Amino acid sequence: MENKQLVKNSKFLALVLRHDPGKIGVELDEAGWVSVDVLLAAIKARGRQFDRGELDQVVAQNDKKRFEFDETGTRIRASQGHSVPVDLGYVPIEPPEALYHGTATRFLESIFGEGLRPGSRHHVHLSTDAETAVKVGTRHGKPAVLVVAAARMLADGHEFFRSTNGVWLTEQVPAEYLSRLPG
Ligand code: HQG
Repeated sequence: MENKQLVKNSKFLALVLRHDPGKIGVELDEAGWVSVDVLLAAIKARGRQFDRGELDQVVAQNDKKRFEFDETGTRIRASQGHSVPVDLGYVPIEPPEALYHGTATRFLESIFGEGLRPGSRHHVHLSTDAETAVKVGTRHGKPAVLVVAAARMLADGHEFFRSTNGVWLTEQVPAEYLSRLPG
C-alpha cells in the first residue's frame, strides 16, 4: 500500500476507534474493542474498500502503533487517545523521574495557571523523550516542551499508566509539577 493511502486509512481508523464509531454504525465494547469482521463489514457497507490485508498493514506499519489486535486477532482497538468513554484496563505503574509534554507556546499561560488538562481525551499524554514532545507540540503551533515531575506526582498520590504503544498517561498535571524546558 502507498504510504499516502496508509496514512489516510490510519486517520480513518483513528476517527472510528477513538472518537466516532457511530460514523460507520459500529459500537465499541467497554474496553474499546470491536470485532474485525463487524468493522470491515461496516466500512464496506459505506462504500469504502478496506480488506483484512490492508487492516493488518495499517496495524503493523502504523508509525506510532496506534492500534492493536486482541490475542485471538479477531478484535481491534486503539491503544490510547479516545474521546469516547472506554476503560482500556491499564494498571497504574511507576513512571520515570521526569516525563515530557509537548504543547504550543500560546497555551503556556493557561497551562501554568490551571495545569495540564486532558481536554476531550481521557488523559494528558506524556512521553519519555523531549523529541516526541516537540513533534506533538508542533501540531498545535510554535512548540514548547514541559517537563513533568512524575516521581514527585507519584509520591503525592497521582497515578500513571502506560499504553500498549508506550504513551504515558495521567489524569491531569497540576501546575506545581510543571517546568518549561529551555530552548
Ligand atoms: C493543551 C497524538 C490550555 C495541550 C500525540 C495540547 C499525543 C491546555 C492541547 C496525543 C491545557 C490538547 C495527544 C490548559 C492542556 N490550557 N491548553 N490548561 N491543558 N492543554 O490533541 O497531547 O498521533 O488533545 O498541551 O502524539 O497534543 O493522535 O493532546 O496542546 O500522544 O496518536 O491542549 O495525540 O497522538 O490537544 O496530543 P490534544 P496532545 P496521535
